[in-house]
Amino acid sequence: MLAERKRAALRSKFIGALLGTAIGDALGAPLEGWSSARVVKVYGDAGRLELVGGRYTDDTEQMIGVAESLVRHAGFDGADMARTLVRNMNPKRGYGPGSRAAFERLRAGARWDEAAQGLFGGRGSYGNGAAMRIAPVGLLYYADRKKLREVAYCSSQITHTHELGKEGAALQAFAIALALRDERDEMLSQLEDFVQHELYKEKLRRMERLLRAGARSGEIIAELGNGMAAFDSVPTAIYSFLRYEDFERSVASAIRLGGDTDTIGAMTGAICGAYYGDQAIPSEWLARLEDEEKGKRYIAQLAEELYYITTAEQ
Ligand code: R7I
Ligand code: MG
Ligand code: MG
Repeated sequence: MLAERKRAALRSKFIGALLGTAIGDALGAPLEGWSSARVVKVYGDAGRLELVGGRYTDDTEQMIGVAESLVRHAGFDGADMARTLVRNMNPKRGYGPGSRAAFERLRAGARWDEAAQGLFGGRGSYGNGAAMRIAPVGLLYYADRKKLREVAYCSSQITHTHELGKEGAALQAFAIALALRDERDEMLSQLEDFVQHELYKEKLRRMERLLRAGARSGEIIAELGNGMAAFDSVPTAIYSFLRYEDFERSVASAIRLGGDTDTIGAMTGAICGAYYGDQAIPSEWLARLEDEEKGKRYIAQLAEELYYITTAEQ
């Protein structure tokens, strides 16, 4: 009986992480690039944020591609994942310039692990595009941090070859895994132990201080960032999860920080969904999320398939 309850909870966390990505993304989408002051002026500094359009952006579209490919191969296949991301790409969903360039090169025949290498002066992108789509990797490998890191890096390689872009994706994936495992109290120390770059370690240490102080948004933005670089957004999402005790407050406060709102919203939503499960997502938000060809029902289905692969292997 207990085992059954545990399984149901785990399943709900898988669904929560993927739907949480889409919800945070769709909530933040109309405000991407706004300053925090503008968001607060238009939407207020507390209370419910309204989900206006219900359409998700490139963050969720790519997360779906990552999940589809992992499900299809019951694991990582670089060529297939790259093909899937390219096939799914709808430019109207607002892709980052580096990712767009990588997809063009892939379309022209470049290898999946080489297409993005020459971008941004040769070191590749450190944008948050690999981290924002990483939730399925965090779910599938939640019990194996070595494999989780490996697949986080490889899946990033398709568009983001800069080590800070890859590390941001691995950090976000591990935060999702820890949330899934209910390791919230140990999250910061575990992440510090896991992450390999001083820049991220420093941000995690700042996070501890900001959490203790109950920092205001100006300070959070100055210390952690709210931009499109992975190191200016992944820590901010993790912080937003740890700061509050419920899905809605964490995601809404992440978006009120302004900047890369859809992406910080998506990443906060993924961690919160992995911790609280899909039932914690406000039903008004869920009701408004798009449900067309690859909408909310499809996303929930992908999460269930990932859940079955993960549990079948144990
Ligand atoms: O990372 P990416 O896919 O962008 C994701 C963002 C999210 O906010 C989505 O919602 C969507 O709107 O786009 O695309 P990239 O172009 O690889 O990276 C995003 C931005 O980060 C770039 O346009 C640059 O401004 C910056 N950036 C860099 N700047 C200098 N040097 C990324 N890498 C570098 C770099 O190496
Ligand atoms: Mg986006
Ligand atoms: Mg964005």
